[in-house]
Amino acid sequence: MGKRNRSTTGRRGRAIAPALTGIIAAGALFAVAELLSAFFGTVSSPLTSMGSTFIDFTPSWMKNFAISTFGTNDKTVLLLSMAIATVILAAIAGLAAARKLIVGASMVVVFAAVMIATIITRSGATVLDLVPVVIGTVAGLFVLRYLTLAAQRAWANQPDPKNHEDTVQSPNRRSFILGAALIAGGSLVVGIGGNLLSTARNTARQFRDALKLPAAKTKAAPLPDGVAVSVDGVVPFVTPNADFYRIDTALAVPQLDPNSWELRVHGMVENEFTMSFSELLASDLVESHVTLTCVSNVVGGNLVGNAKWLGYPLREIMARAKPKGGADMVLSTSSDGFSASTPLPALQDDRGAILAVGMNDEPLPLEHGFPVRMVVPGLYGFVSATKWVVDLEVTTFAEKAGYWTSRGWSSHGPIKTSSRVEVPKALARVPAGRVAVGGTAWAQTRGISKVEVKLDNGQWQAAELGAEASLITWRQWQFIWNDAKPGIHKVQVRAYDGAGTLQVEDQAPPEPDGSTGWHTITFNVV
Ligand SMILES: Nc1nc2c(c(=O)[nH]1)N[C@H]1C(S)=C(S)[C@@H](COP(=O)(O)O)O[C@H]1N2
Ligand SMILES: [Mo]
Repeated sequence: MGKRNRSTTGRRGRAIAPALTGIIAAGALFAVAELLSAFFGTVSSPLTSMGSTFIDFTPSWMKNFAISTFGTNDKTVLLLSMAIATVILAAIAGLAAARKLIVGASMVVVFAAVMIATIITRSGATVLDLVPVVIGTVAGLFVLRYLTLAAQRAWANQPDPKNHEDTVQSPNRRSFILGAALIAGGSLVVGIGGNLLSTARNTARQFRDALKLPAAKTKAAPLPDGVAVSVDGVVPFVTPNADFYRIDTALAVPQLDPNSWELRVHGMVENEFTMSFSELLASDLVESHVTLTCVSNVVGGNLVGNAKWLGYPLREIMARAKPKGGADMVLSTSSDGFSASTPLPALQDDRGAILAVGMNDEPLPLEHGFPVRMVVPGLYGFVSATKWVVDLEVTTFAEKAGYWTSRGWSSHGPIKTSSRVEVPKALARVPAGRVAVGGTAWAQTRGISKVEVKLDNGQWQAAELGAEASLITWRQWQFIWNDAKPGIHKVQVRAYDGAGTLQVEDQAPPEPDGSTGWHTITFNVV
């Protein structure tokens, strides 16, 4: 019994050890690279750069699927899939190395070359950013060689099951297992340590914590009484920063140093210039409430938020640059290579487009664009709200296209009139009698003039509107249903914009220029 067990372990070990060797070698590679990348910045992390490159090349149907299926967890899912793919490739490399070391090692080198390509092609990358992956690869190769040879010693001359000699192999097997465990454990410690170190060395966070923003020259108009309706559970009129939706292609949040931040303004202009952060802060800043919306928001979705932004009018930036005749677009680009095409007039008219530095009385949170982002009322984020913005190029729609436009989305992105039911929640059970219904509607730059609700198959009835803060913020609504009878009920909502135009009824998906359709929910009166 004992003898038979040992020989099956022997055979199993012989098969598993090489795969394990490959996986541990990959672990060592990434651990060392992650540790070193704490000193070289986020693009130098092979995991981050590979993931980011993957995101940039993901076909948009897959990206839509990921956002609609996993929501804002899409990045976690991406990292997890990458980890699984890496484990499989590493196991194959380990098995190859067991047959012929040079073949397995070559696979690791090819993999490293791919990582090098993804790092060096990231925006802002330099040759120095390759140091972590190169040293990590050397470490990985070393581990691969060491464990492969150890495994070969341990499982050399696989003993005949009938032979009693297999005990002779045990010391070698033990030393393989010990070596593998030590290296795996060490890699784990190094990897986690590297991660902690990156967090500790996150200078952007330190700069943000130390930053005191100047007061606005022009304060935000005070919010009128009654912007919030009285129905419990309607989302707050001003979205706290921590609850503000986040959408971007950045796998690792860019870490910009405001002291070296510069905005370059160029292209079809008479006056090219650059602006520093201190110059920006010394300018006359304005403050206003603006509701941002993501084009990926589905009917009834929550990729929309309202904040009080502090910033410098883009109108002033454009006036200083003096666009030349023929220009009709401004391509804004972030430090990590995202870009948005904003119609030039939207940055020149008085809708209130700004280069924002503050959000709800704080410097921009890192994930919302620290130190500077764009906020343009009335346009979806993908064509206007560039975070970590560093470059404004005045150009034409004929000449250039933004990140999402070259991936199948539209070039212009005016926000469509939308409304949603927030209370009751879909499928909620509510007591019979008085049922409070409420929600939010938005049509930035046009405003909301009327909201109507329809209960079951009844007539459309006017909802009560919260006070209007401005045309560029959302507007709350409520409707009190006084005699709700037990049973399953349906409520539908639709809004009219400031010009009296009714929200589009036909259901359309977000791609290419924003969803349409009237939001309906079902709930249970008991
Ligand atoms: N640098 C950068 N800026 C970006 C994006 C991005 O991917 N990268 N996404 C845009 C999109 S699609 C939206 S909807 C808004 C979201 O801004 P928020 O994350 O602050 O809510 O940011 C915009 N700015
Ligand atoms: Mo978006």
